[in-house]
Amino acid sequence: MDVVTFGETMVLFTSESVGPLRYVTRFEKAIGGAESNVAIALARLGHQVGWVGRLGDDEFGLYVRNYIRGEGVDTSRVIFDKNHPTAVFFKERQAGRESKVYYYRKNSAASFMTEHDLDENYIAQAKYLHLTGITPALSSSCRDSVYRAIQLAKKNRLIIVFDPNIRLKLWSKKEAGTVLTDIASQCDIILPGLEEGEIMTGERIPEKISETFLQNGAKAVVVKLGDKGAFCATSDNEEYVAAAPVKQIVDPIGAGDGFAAGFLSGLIRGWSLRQAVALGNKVGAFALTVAGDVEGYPYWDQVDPGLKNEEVFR
Ligand code: KDG
Repeated sequence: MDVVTFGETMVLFTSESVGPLRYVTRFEKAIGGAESNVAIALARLGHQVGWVGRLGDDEFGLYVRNYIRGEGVDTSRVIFDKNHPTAVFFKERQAGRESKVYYYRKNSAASFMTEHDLDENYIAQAKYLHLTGITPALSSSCRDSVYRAIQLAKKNRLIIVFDPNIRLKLWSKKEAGTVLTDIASQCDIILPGLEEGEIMTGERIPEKISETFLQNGAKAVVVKLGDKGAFCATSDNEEYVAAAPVKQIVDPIGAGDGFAAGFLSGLIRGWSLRQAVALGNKVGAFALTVAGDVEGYPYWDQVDPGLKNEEVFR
């Protein structure tokens, strides 16, 4: 297996019309969860990937599992919890602005995930462990499971890629900053956005943010800069990588996960950091073109042909 990831995936209801949810009468049903987004995008790019999670033993749990499995992700370690439900969340569409998100996830099955839900033999098969900062925000047992995953990954020599994915609806900036900085100090590659970098390091510019993470033990850092692309740094090199062009942005949610998947895909292919970042930018750009999280992620044959013409991939 190339990558293993774990976290909470919810049923996502997106309003069909624009405006406050109280007036909305119709919703489209899909799924959303940062880690399963990454897993699905990786599977489309041709990789072997496993997603581990705890779902309610209910209709929505089956829907989520079947959706992820249907995308070619291994879901054999998913746990169905008889006592707690699958979470749901709603996207409220706003004219000319980013959608608003409403979670219904307190006491969800995933928040009862424990370190015992992680099977060492399963994790040991993979080359990369992908983690996000959403999981440790869900509950203390989820936080413990993140630390356990890191321990198992280190023991079995996986490379740990950490996307802070700070969700301020789940915790305060202060708590997120403290916990995620500690987690980041145990991971190999960190993928913050600019604001996340600031929350975690107190620095405002990509060069300084990266420097702080590198001093704290990371081997590589990629600061995502939206339409300005990304800045990547290791202890002996740093550079900006331009964004991929997008004709029309429909919804940015899911783009960061697309970035993580494209970036991981580049690493799995043995590409340079710069090329992996450029692929991340490209896959992230695909996600911007649709309203849902995962619907826009490309298959490898949609990405591959254009690459030959781009200097960074030659
Ligand atoms: O990155 C997109 C995610 O934010 C979305 O799918 C939902 O996982 C989610 C979360 O916790 O916000």
